[in-house]
Amino acid sequence: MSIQSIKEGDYEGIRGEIRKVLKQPQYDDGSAGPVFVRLAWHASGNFSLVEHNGGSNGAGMRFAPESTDPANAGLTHAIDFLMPIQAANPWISHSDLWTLAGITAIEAAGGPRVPWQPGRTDYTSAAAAEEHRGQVGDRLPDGAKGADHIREVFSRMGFTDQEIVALSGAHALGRCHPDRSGFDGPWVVNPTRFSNQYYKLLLTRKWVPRQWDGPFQYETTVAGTKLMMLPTDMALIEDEKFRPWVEKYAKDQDLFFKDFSLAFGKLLELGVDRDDTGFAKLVKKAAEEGKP
Ligand code: DDH
Repeated sequence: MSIQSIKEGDYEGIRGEIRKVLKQPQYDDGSAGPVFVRLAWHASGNFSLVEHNGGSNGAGMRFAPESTDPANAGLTHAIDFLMPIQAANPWISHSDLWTLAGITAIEAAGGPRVPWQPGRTDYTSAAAAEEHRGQVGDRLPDGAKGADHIREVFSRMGFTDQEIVALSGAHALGRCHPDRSGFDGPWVVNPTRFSNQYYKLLLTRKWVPRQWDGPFQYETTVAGTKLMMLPTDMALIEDEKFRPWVEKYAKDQDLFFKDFSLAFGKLLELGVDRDDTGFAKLVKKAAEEGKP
């Protein structure tokens, strides 16, 4: 696999380079795709509508405290897989590359094309990240919790119940790692294929608490493969407002793809304030902007 230098501004070319690094035979299920998707989501998911800080702009996860946040454990794998592309193409910001890698991975896994725009700017140092960004820690969801927690976390970003359920379908990809989150296993049988399997399995399988020393999680076995659900995943079928969306997406994969694409595209744009030229300046701490 040889990574090329792509002409500045040729993002389709960069997608081609990202596709080259997706295949990682020695890693997990043979693909870097799922961890790319999680990188794009965690880079964006600490946005706050009220404080107007956080989000993908800046690529703050290259610096502490975001880099050492236990919620981001394991995402260095994704950052490292993308490093050769950044090295050969220093014109692309890390923040653009990480978000583009997430959506390229989804499409390559058979999922929808997600709307995406370049223009994000990187912080140049930990001090710059701190100065512009303020406190954005402890904002990502905790898998051990329930529906109220999920709603609180995602309404902070500006998402509705429907969008929350659509975004959660990303758990068709990848797996939990005991050395990262403490949880263990994939949600679906083929965790490198983007589909609506997650919703189907939630509704049709008998999920039982796993008997083990690790954190509380659910399990079932499908065709000899042990699958898992987090308490937050189960909350989507237990909550009466979330559940109808799980049922809709389980029945209609096209609808899921359409809604997922819009919601994921919106996620990657949170806090990215572009000017007329498409360039996204770095957002100052809310306090400095004279927040009421
Ligand atoms: Fe997730 N997720 N996620 N997730 N997520 C984990 C893995 C992956 C929660 C917890 C976990 C989203 C929402 C939630 C992906 C995408 C998305 C892991 C396992 C935990 C724990 C980490 C590890 O051990 O490596 C919780 C809680 C929520 C919630 O909403 C309440 C969303 C919205 C997305 C998205 O992309 C839109 C992906 C992909 C993975 C698999 C990563 C991998 O390395 O494989």
